[in-house]
Amino acid sequence: MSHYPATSIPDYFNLDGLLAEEHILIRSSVRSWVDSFVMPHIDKAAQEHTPLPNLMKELGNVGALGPYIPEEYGGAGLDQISYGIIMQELERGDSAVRSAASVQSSLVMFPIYTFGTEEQKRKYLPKLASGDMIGSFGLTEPNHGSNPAGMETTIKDKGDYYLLNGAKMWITNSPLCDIAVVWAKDEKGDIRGIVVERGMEGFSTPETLDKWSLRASKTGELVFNNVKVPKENLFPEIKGLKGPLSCLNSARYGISWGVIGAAIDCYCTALQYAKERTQFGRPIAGFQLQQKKLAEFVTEITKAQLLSWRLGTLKNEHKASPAQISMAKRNNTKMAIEIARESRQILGGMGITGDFPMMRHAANLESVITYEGTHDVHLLITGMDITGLNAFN
Ligand code: TGC
Ligand code: FAD
Repeated sequence: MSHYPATSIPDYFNLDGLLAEEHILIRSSVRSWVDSFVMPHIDKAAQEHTPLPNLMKELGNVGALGPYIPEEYGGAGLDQISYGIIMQELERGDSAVRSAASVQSSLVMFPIYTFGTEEQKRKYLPKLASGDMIGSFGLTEPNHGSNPAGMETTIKDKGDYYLLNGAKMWITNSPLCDIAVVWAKDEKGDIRGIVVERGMEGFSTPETLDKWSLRASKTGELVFNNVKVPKENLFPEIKGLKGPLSCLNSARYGISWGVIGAAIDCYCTALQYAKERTQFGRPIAGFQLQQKKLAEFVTEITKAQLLSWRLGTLKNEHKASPAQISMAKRNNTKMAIEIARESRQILGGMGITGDFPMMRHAANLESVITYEGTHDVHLLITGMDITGLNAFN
């Protein structure tokens, strides 16, 4: 449960003044869904290492799956600010809930919508939007994480079908997925995207157990052992790393908003606790050291809100560069993980219990600072952008 009133959720620079009425309405409906469906159950789900029951259907019902996909394919045709706000509200509940919506929206629906054939769009998008179908995205491999260009998974043209071999690792929702968007190299060494369906012979999805992070989310592998994939499942035109990386642009943008939600949950919880907890005969919120922490939290949240909002307006105009998206993902995730860690201290011993969300958020954010490009990779992307020199290789 939330430990604070909704009125304490910060909007220090009146960002609401920059939002449309529709954005506020969307926020309000997702916020109340999170308060009733996620908050009361998320600690138990995380402790038990299991997703919230019926999560994808619930996310579909609340309009969180592919919100910017056009209505004719089951989406809501919303703008990028709406998408960001939805991600923020979901991650105030838990990063696993936002991850489920991010992967489905940005890493499965986005590539099918952007690169897929009309048949692929009609076949998959409406069911993905409603949550009747769960998708996963396979880019990372055991030997190739930060450097996906080195991937070893292959597709070979066998005339009537493609033959897929290889393995993907650390894949969100792989154990639950009905379909996977998989990136693999063809005979020419070009990276191609293909949709693999559960039930295809030779395709398995073993779960990665015993995680200490994103425990309310299933993570696993995608293993392809001579899988025969129908030719019509290939994305026909897109070739090269820019295919999967353009999906990451969309997901990283959503994360830049999402992590603000996790930071807000930690800040509001700590603020409320500090006002109520008395030591040395007065509320600990009255001590300068605690005020310094709280003042820094609200400052950093405010800066992150403005960064993501501006990025969203650029995205709406198709003017956001990958490097700008990269900066926002990196900055905001670091901001959130630091607030999660520091805010836990304000709660003293109580902060380590499941009664409060900080440990869960902090542990989740260890994944968020690693996936979709690590903090270091994003520093190097900014470094390359400003110097013109590539420090990766
Ligand atoms: P590089 O030579 O720089 O580029 C290759 C081609 O790609 C283009 N490109 C992009 N296109 C669109 N968006 C971007 N962000 C792009 N970045 C690069 C580039 O223009 C080039 O195009 P072309 O036409 O010349 O071929 O590639 P590189 O091999 O040097 O790698 C660059 C690097 C390191 C930045 C990139 O590989 C990278 O971002 N690595 C990090 C990997 C990563 O983020 N993996 C994420 C996996 S998915 C995931 O984590 C999901 S978590 C899900 C959840 O929320 O639960
Ligand atoms: P590595 O690439 O081995 O990096 C290890 C360390 O080396 C990092 O600190 C990194 O910053 C550093 N490093 C690497 N290269 C450089 C360099 N050039 N210079 C300086 N430092 C460097 N992937 C998917 O495809 N789909 C998913 O759905 C998905 N979901 C995920 C869910 C979770 C919970 C997690 C943890 C990961 C998920 N990933 C997914 C994978 C994720 O994208 C990778 O873990 C991430 O890209 C990093 O790759 P790696 O783990 O192999 O680390």
